[in-house]
Amino acid sequence: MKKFLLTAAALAFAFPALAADLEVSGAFLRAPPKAANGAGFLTITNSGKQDDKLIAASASVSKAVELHTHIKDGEIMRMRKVDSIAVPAGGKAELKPGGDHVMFIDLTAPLKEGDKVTLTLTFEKAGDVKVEMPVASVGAMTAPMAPMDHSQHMKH
Ligand SMILES: [Cu+2]
Repeated sequence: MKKFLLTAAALAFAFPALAADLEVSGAFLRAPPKAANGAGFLTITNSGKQDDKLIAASASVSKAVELHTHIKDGEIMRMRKVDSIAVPAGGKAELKPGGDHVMFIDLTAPLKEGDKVTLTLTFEKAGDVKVEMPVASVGAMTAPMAPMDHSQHMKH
């Protein structure tokens, strides 16, 4: 028994990289009614010692999922596709309205507030990370509160 414990401890020590250093928080998605596209926002925190990069995203709710940023073109903000979004070691990447975001191109079905979408984020080093994104109201700037759900009580 003692030997087993020592082995387990040794293994845990030998492969610390197996523990993901990335944490995704505050994820939400906005899709105006009847819009063809939706935009997803989230914060990725990298508590590890190596830089990582978000290189792709995928979901079943749209025909394509792209990584986008906003650039200022004169007075107009335009969206532009990017190949990756950096997540620096000890830092974070904030995907938020007006900045970087995940773009859901050609939604296959309308999304409504309260729906949940499963998004798979692919990182250069950490690999795939699955995130549940609640669909927020069109004007939302931050993720909806975790559903404590008073509405359940009211519905009966
Ligand atoms: Cu976009």
